[in-house]
Amino acid sequence: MIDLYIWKTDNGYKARQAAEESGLPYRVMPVNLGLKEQFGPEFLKISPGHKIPALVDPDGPGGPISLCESGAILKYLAEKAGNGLYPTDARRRLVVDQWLFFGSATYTTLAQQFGHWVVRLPESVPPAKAHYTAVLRDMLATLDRRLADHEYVAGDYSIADISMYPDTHLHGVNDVGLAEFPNVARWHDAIAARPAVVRAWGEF
Ligand SMILES: N[C@@H](CCC(=O)N[C@@H](CS)C(=O)NCC(=O)O)C(=O)O
Repeated sequence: MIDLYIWKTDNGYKARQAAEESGLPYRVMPVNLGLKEQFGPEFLKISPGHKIPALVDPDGPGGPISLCESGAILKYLAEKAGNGLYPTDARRRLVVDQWLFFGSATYTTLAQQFGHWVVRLPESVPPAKAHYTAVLRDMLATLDRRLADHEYVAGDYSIADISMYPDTHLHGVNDVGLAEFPNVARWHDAIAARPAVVRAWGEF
């Protein structure tokens, strides 16, 4: 049984979506960020940077394994499940890597800044608001261009899509709107309808 340490945030939903898609037995281990549970000494052994998501798998390759970083977790779950969401073909895998890294390193990192400065901060800081709104819109335009001639970002549905769905759902749909990004809207709605995704966004 895999223990999945998450909370109700973009990166938490990425990991839970990958776990649900994997079909592997797992259980949610909630880490309440509002209560600062991520700083607990036991959790810091798994995730030294006090970040969710993390996982512990007693049945890892060569023995028990713990992992943090959503990209590593998405790869691990898809490879272990062998469900095709991280392809084995070298060329297809490189394309997934490209968009997975974009998703983890650029898309979510900057979308989190949008969340901080535009959505959650009680004070208004107009230059930061304008900057991160422009950044988010630029990233949505990037995604829209890619999805104009690809059904999913790397061709077939993959962990790269999983890495970009939560922020598109949380900030693209809810805060900016997807009217100007029709390919993103089509892609978002197809992913939202997947049974694994519906389960992943359920309560815990
Ligand atoms: N690069 C990391 C980022 C993870 C991350 O930002 N986690 C946030 C929640 S979405 C967190 O745990 N924040 C709590 C903290 O920093 O104390 C990943 O992709 O997993």
